Parts: sequence; structure tokens; C-alpha cells
Amino acid sequence: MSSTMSGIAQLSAAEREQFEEDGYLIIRGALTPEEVDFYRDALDRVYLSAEADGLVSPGGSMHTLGAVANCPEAAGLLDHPATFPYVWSLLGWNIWVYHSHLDVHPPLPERRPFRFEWHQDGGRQNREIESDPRPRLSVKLAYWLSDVSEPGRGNLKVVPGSHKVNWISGPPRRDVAWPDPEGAIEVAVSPGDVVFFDRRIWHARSDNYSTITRKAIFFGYTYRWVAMRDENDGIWSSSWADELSPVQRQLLGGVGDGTGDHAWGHYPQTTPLYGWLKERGLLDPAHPPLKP
Ligand SMILES: O=C(O)CCC(=O)C(=O)O
Repeated sequence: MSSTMSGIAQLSAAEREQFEEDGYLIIRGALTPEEVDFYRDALDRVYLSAEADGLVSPGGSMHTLGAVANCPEAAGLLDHPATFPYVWSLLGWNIWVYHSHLDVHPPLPERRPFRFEWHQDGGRQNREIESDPRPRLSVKLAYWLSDVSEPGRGNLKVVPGSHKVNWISGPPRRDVAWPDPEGAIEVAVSPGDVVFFDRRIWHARSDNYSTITRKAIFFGYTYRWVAMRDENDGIWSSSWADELSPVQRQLLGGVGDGTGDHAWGHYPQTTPLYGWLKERGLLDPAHPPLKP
């Protein structure tokens, strides 16, 4: 990160180059140990309550979409000062979190049947947009709350540099055993580290055969003209919605009453992140507003 006049970190030229080259970056020590405790405890509470409600089998894995709707304490991760600048430096101000998840994967007691998990994010974007390479469209932050500094702990697997490749070899069906793509690595990170990745990088979750429960929270950011996958309606009637900042509300899709701000960004002055960046002299001419 390089620091600006306003003291706010921004993606440095070297980091941008590395991201363009590899399709991902590791932001080491983005969270302090106290923050790791805070967010891990919040995630643990969600897990215990899901277990108590029978939504997760005892000792089973949890992959819950809608991170903030289901874990309000995670709101601070939406625009965390150590990571969010990476997102707006690349995507600009007309963005929101379209897809997020809370993940808890206890050690697997026995080997699971094979499943080919390699994918690019975006679902039908990968079928319905005709370009090669595909457009970036979204980026993701993966906050690690458990130690995956050794392989075999349910690490995120990626193929560095694969984000400009539309196709990798895969099995005819996902349950047919197939080797990992060439060049695949398990990303090794510690609690508090964050992996920032381009949605197009070929990636997969790996199985956790260690003795450590794998815990992580993921946030995917995209332009507001791409539909949101998370269901956040419950947030706006909650007791804690008032505590969200305007930028956090934008990221959760809660800005605008139908008369001003809208997702297409025609009225940047009503888009909180635009104002926030403008006040700090951080608007990037590469992301100009539309001409009136
Ligand atoms: O949980 C992981 O390690 C991978 C997550 C994933 O596949 C995704 O974020 O699209």
C-alpha cells in the first residue's frame, strides 16, 4: 500500500502490477490479533446458533451466504481501512457487495467423496458474456480467522495467473476424480491475513483434514449494475441498521429511496463512496462520473 496526502492507504503501483499478473494478492496482518478474536468469536456464535437450530449438523461445516445479514458484527469488514482501499482503487466508487459468506469447516473425520471444486466466480457471467478473456467485474476479500499457514488445513487453492484464461481442463462430471490444474497452489496465510483476488482466477476450497477448524469470511464486490446475490432485506428493519455508515449502507444495497441514488450511478453526489473519496481527494480520473 502507498499512503496518500490524506493519510489513507491506496493500492501501490507495484501491488497493482502484481495483481494484474497473478490475479491475487496477500494482505498480511490486515487485522490485528484483537480484531481476529472479535470476528472469530462473532463467527463462532453464528456457528453455534446454526448448530442449535439444526441448520448445521453437529460438528458439520457451515457456508452461510449474506455475511452481515447473518453476522452484524462483520459489518466492520465491509470497508476495513486495511483492505477496502484495494477494492475501490480497482473498481471505483459505484460498487456494492453482491455476494458474501461465513465459513466454518471443522476437520473432516474421514475422506470425502471426490468433487471437482475449481471455478471462476460469477456463475452465469461465465456463460453469458462473450469475451476472451472474460471481464474482471468483481473482486473478493477473504479474511482468514484460523491458521492456514500450512497446506492441508482447508486452504484456498488458486492457479496464479489463471484469471485471463477462460477454460481449464476438468472432468465430465464433478464427482469424477480429476487432478488439480497445473500450477495450482494452496495459499498459506495466518489469522488476520486477507487474500484479495480477481473473480476470474481459477480457485477452489480444499478439504480440511487437519486438526484445526478452518474459519474465514469472504466479501465479493462488484459494480452496482450487477445484481446482488446476498439477501439483505432483513437488515433494514433491524435494531442495528442505524449504526451502519453511509458507505456501509451503500455496500449492502441500502442507499436510495427511489428518488435519487440508484445503482447505475447517474447521480454520484448521492452515492456515499463517491462523496467519501471526493472529500479526501481520492477520486480516480479513471472512474469518472457520467456526463450530465
Ligand atoms: O472457501 C474457499 O477457500 C474458496 C471460496 C470460493 O470458492 C469462493 O469464494 O468463490
